Amino acid sequence: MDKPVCLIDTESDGKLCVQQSALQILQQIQQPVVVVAVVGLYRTGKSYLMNRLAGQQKGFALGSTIESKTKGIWMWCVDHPTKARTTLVLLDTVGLGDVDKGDPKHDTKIFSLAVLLSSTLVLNSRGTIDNRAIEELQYVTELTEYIKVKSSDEGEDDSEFVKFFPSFIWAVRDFTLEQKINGKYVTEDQYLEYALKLKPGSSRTVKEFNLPRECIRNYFPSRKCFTFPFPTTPENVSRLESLDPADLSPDFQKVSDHFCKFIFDRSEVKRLKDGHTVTGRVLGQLVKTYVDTISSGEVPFLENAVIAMAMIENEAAVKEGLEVYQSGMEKLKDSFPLELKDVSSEHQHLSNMATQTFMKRSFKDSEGTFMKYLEEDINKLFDGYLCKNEEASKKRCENLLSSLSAPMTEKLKKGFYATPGGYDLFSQDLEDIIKEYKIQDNKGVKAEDTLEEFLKQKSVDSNAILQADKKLTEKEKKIMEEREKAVLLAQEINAKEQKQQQLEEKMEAERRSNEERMRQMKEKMDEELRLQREEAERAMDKKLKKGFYATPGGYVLFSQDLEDIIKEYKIQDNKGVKAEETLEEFLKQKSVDSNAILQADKKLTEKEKKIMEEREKAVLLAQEINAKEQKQQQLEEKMEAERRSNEERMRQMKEKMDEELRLQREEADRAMDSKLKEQADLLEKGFKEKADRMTKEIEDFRSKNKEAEKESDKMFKKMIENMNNRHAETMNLMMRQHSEQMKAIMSMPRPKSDSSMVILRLIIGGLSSALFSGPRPS
Ligand SMILES: Nc1nc2c(ncn2[C@@H]2O[C@H](COP(=O)(O)OP(=O)(O)OP(=O)(O)O)[C@@H](O)[C@H]2O)c(=O)[nH]1
Ligand SMILES: [Mg+2]
Repeated sequence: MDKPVCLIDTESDGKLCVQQSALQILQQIQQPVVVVAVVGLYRTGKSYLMNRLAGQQKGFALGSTIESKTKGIWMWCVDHPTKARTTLVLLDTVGLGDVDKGDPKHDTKIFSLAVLLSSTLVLNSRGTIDNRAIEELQYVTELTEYIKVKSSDEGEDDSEFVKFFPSFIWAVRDFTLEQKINGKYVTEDQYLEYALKLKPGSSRTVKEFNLPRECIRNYFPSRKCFTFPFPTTPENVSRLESLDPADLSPDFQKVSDHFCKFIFDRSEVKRLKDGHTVTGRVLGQLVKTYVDTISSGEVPFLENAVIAMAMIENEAAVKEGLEVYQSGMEKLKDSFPLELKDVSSEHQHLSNMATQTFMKRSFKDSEGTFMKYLEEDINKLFDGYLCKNEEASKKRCENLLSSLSAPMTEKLKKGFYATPGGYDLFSQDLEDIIKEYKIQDNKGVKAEDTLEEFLKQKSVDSNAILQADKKLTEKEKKIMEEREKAVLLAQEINAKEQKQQQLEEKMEAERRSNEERMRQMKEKMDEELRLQREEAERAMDKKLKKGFYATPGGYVLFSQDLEDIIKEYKIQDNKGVKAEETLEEFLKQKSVDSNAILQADKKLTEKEKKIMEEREKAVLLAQEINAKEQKQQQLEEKMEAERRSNEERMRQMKEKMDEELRLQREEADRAMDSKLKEQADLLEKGFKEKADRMTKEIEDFRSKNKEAEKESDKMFKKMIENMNNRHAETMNLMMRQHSEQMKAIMSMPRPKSDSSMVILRLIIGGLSSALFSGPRPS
């Protein structure tokens, strides 16, 4: 984007509306976004500051009259100057506190939107951070009216906001005071903290003084301050845009550069409440959702926004995945007909790619609903392609047969076979056609089927020729008829077998794709869990960094936050097999902070600290046992599943074996019958020589069959043996793990008398209330 566009406009009645053209720009941005929004009173140099962040002298329009210039919220998307594959989205907002905008709540809405959409919020003001500047920020105190986390009635906790609120920068322009507190020079940040200091007491004036400060402190634990000197001489100020940089004050330049560098280095990518990275596209959806909700007079619930976002993104993810699959298969279609295994393996490959594409975009699809849609759609398409492949194969085979049989058709037309001995000629020609057909490549999946069809058609001609052939006796004709039937039957079996094999291949392909999908799904879930946990940790870290807990009573605050995290974690679904282990890991990490906070907490006596330490150890131990028990239970379940599925495998295998052997035998019997009959007829007719040859043929056939049966039997036995061996190996391995784990659990010093769970619940659940009297500080 070479210049900013209006993202959210204010209509004359004060109603906010999203600009479609801006949404389209966001829609194109597939990479993560860092969103920096500026808010503050009107005519305080906000747009100018945003232009500096964009690295441009002009862009967002500056006003040079007293009237407010920027309306609604404007947006400028530029490549992030330091982070690769990231877009920097700058949001410039209408000045707060300007004359009537048609809706008394207009400014609060703009302020809330800036908070909701940004990952870094710059609050811009002029002069100093005095009481007036802070009081003018009444919008902060109204934030909770305009933003809710959950739609349930449970009381909201400020710490919830911390999870998704932007980091906060206060930019003080035209700062003229000396940065001194009680005569001592202080840093900009110390200056900000001093301005946000709370007054003791509970009188109305004290409360009024404290409220906006408390809000800022609670909502924005990560804070930073920059004090900008006057930018240039008073006569130049109104034309900053066109001013030669040399005419800017060097001090102002220095602070501006420092400010920009800080934002480029430290501003984080925008994330949703559960840690999901926001791309330009998702940001566009967020804008739409929030503005629609706010302008319809409702309060946006962050949780709902995440759910709505997930719906939209997941639907799009299904579409994207499907496109990957379809475009690949369309390419493959050009080379139809193909053998089924070739189509299946490409299907599998593309289906994996489609799943990957889906996974990349989807989120919070914890029930796998959208994944299932994708799978169903892919399977539908796959069936369609299989049909097309069959059609192509059928067409090729039909063409092949029709060209191979063209001379025969011509002969039939001319009555070539309508002579004594014609049947022999016809049979010979047919045999040649079949031979030629069989050696042709690339006939595809319908090769046997089409041949069967062809033979059936030809058998009408064949029969007519046979009946008309004067060279043959009635008896010979009967024998020939039988023979023809046997040939047709054999071909029918051939075709059925081909179909059967194809079905098995298809099932196998489906099983594999499914396995792969499950694997990817699991990976994704682990990833989402990790993000969620990191998000919670980030919130806590923000507080840790800001020394939030480094006060008397800080240990209780920390324990409560930790408790909340654990509670929230415990009620989340679909955490899967690593739930307890990951929690154990997390608690171990946090125990370092916890101990430091505990030791520093001046509210507690040494004795209390000792007790707390012991309790913490017990909590960790309990969680360790939990994790081990979960593992153990999983192992047992796995062993049981393994045992059952082995049993089932064996049963199915046996069934299949019996069935196949039966079929093989039946078919052999059928063929044998027909041969015996033929032989008997030959004998009867006195064709001794032919009959002898037949006897030999029968002998061969019989021994071949025996051989084949033995082979099959041997093969099946081997398969069963292999399966059993594999099963035994797996079971052995699991048994070893089982007993090792049992030993580990048994050797752990269990908390006295209570079971680990009871202790854990007691300690984690009631930690603060059980140990500390007094109400929970808000
Ligand atoms: N004194 C002073 N003037 C500034 C500074 N930065 C910009 N200006 C001037 O202040 C006027 C308003 O600047 P903008 O950047 O448009 O201010 P804004 O806060 O975006 O104004 P609205 O969009 O109308 O709320 C312009 O004439 C700028 O040249 C500054 O740091 N100090
Ligand atoms: Mg402006």
